[in-house]
Amino acid sequence: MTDSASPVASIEQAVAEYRRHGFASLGRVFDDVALDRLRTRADDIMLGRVDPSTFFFQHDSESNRYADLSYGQGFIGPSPRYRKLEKLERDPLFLAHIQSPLFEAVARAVVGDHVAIYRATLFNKAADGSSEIPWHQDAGSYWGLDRTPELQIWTALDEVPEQSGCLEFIPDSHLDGLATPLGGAIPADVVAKSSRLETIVQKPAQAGEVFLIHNLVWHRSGNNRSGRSRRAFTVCLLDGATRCLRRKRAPRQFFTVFSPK
Ligand SMILES: O=C(O)CCC(=O)C(=O)O
Repeated sequence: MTDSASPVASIEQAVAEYRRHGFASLGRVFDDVALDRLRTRADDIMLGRVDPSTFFFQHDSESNRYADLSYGQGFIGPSPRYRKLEKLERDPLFLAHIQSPLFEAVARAVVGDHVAIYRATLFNKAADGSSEIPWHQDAGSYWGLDRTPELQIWTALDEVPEQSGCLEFIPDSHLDGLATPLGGAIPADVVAKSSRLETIVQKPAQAGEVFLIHNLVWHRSGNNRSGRSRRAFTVCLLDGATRCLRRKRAPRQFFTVFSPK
């Protein structure tokens, strides 16, 4: 089923819809001036015009298949085909985007008084092809947290029509909890057995449109077949009291983005 952008009237309505169905649109929030700044910065980072040591990089696979992705390589030289950039909270422009008054109001309403960042990520699907992202949940023991994160705020930096690999959701699936204790990608046999598959919705987005996404809602996105760049920026927010359970290396400290008032 396809459902075109349908802006909601208020933060309260969007938050209620996100709680009920696992995702909600806040409508087109950012204009082209704001988006151009972020798009240019994203390109500057991928093309090595900004010190790459600041950020985390993952390049897309040659085959445009998720199964063929390489891990742990980081920056491998200037390229418009990085599929993922992380640690963007270290960039002043992306941090200012995260700290916009609208995001603060949503974060305080959903997360609470003290809000930290788990990750601030660009998902890029290059114009000349990109990999898909399989059905997944953004939580579970793989995330190494002492509680389940619940809020991601996703911004379309480009037009995101269906053929560019728009977001797809299984409404209400967050209410079922974790599909596996590990979290992350949902195994194909678990997906195949789901009784909710007939309710999948595709959510094309306008450039500047913002979605609230529950970490537990099943979501995915397809390959980019639009011939145009498809970039989206998403921030995962945490209760500031969240602790990292990782033991192999020093536990992560999460950057506070909104302090208690
Ligand atoms: O933008 C996308 O294609 C995927 C976003 C996503 O899966 C996520 O934020 O977890």
